[in-house]
Amino acid sequence: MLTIYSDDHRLHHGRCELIDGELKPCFEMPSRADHVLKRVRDRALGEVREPGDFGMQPIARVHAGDYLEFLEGAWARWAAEGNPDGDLLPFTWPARTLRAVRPDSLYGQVGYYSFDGGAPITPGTWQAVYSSAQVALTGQQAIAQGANSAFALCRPPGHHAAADLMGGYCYLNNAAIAAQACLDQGALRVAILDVDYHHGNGTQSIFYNRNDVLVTSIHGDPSFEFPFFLGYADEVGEGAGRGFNYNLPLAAGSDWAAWSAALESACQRIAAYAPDVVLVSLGVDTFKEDPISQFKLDSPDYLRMGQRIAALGKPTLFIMEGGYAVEEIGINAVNVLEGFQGA
Ligand code: SP5
Ligand code: ZN
Repeated sequence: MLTIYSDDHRLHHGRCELIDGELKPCFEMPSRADHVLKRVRDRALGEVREPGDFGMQPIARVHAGDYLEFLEGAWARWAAEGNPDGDLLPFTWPARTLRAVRPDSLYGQVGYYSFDGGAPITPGTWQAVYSSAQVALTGQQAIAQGANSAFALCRPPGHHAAADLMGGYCYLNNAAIAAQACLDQGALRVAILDVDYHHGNGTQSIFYNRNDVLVTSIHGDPSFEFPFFLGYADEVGEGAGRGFNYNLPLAAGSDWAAWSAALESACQRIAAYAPDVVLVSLGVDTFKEDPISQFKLDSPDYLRMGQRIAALGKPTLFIMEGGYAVEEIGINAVNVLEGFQGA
């Protein structure tokens, strides 16, 4: 299987995220991608290729222009305001009773374009997230050219990012950008299977009123887990999109038995949709040792996950999302890919 990877991910290394009532060192760190890449090489999964550059156009098909302009320019504004030593993090959001009107101030705008305090902006964030999207687009190109599978080793991840919102370590929605590129190049139906531990709120929101992208997600029930405000089973899509969003929230402590039953259900929905291509938002924070998650999958379970996805029999692009048990992230992510290939 072809892997697409860019060293540019290293340019994004946030210092702190707001979590559990504290500013803690970011769980989403460069060594995550290093471990995955090392495992890809150790297991001789296949060629590792640098991304091409498809420019801003395919990114702007998913994200709002004002949001992209903000993201690209935020660090320079922050530095110009005399704050070059820390990361830019929001602290005020337009929640209920407030007006979601974009203010002029940088602090106001970073809150306006965020939904949590988990996505710091650093000097290299824009270049890193731009390259991460290009990694996904290069994987999409390989699939469009006839590959049966590819692995976009994206970092930063993307599935929490909405059209004009960052959060949950995500800035640009790599999976949504790749899905839209598939459609723009002639695919009629794209299915997204989001197996990250957290609900892919950004992906859901981007395609919520559309029937050309089926979004399925297996995740910690939002009644107890981040992102808390989206991801319930009754969110089924709206308008033309009604019936094309499928959420499978699971209880804390869910193991492979519960998780694989949800996977079976998601795969049956995907098969009924008869997509031209399947995009897998591949988070491995479902692992039993993940420091911020509460599922109980074990390393061999990821082989079975890959096997079941392969049984869909569709061209499949894997896009890296979360996973914070850094030592095991490579084993678990590559197990999915090896399970897919060996099936
Ligand atoms: C891409 C991705 O996986 N983003 C996840 C962002 C999660 N951010 C907040 C998680 C809150 C976890 N709280 C429990 C911590 C236990 N100490
Ligand atoms: Zn996650």
